[in-house]
Amino acid sequence: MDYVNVEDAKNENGLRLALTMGVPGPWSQAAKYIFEYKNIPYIPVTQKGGRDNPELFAWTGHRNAPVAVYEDEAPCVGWYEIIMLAERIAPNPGLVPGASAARAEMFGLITEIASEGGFAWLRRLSLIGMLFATSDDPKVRRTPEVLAARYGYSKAAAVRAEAGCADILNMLADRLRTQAAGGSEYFVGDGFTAADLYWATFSQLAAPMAEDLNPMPPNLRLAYQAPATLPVDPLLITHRDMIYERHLSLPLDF
Ligand SMILES: N[C@@H](CCC(=O)N[C@@H](CS)C(=O)NCC(=O)O)C(=O)O
Repeated sequence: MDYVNVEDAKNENGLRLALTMGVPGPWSQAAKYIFEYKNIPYIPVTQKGGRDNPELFAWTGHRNAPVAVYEDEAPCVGWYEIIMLAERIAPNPGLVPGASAARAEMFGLITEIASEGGFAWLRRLSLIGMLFATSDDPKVRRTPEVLAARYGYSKAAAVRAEAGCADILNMLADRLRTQAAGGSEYFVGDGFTAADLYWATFSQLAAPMAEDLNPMPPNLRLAYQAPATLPVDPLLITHRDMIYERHLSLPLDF
């Protein structure tokens, strides 16, 4: 990925997309794939994970990623507004179903995967705990300290989060089973939607793909790998492998 720094990116037109550099942050990866899938060109902008990112903050009012800035519009940061921005810039190919019932199902599923209190939000709490456990060096601990303050980590919260993660993973697997019984390989209806894209990218937080497909730093790979106690149904992994193979580019680029 050829990252551009904030100072240069803010003088450009079109879509500028701040992404967490050097790690496969799932919110950033999902945003990147949404624009990629729709062939919407963007300038990747540097966000440094676990840092203050003062330049990004001065430009957009946000210190984390993704942040999508389109022309002179207000920055989009939430997954919902990023999907809707992409749908507006390039309605085809669509990632959001036309029927309201299917739309409600799809956005509900992504909420469980990516919103506050959802699978990745909860998973991140134990991941921050793992990062703390890797070193006593104050310099190394600076990153998890920033993330802990940003995303509400405590030891107790990380322990509580496991049950929530398990519940959501079971719900997602049940959903795929129900869909399969009706003849569909996808989360909603008969075709690829943003729900499939979000699960595929966020599944890295439970079962990171092999090094050749997801060349992430080794200490982070350890933290991303779900503990044996978390129920990662093989169906969920078969689904994500199929989604990457059919609809998304590999290897991961960050
Ligand atoms: N704003 C996003 C969530 C963004 C988020 O959680 N970003 C994380 C993961 S990519 C991040 O930037 N982490 C690194 C950091 O905080 O520096 C949403 O609500 O959909």
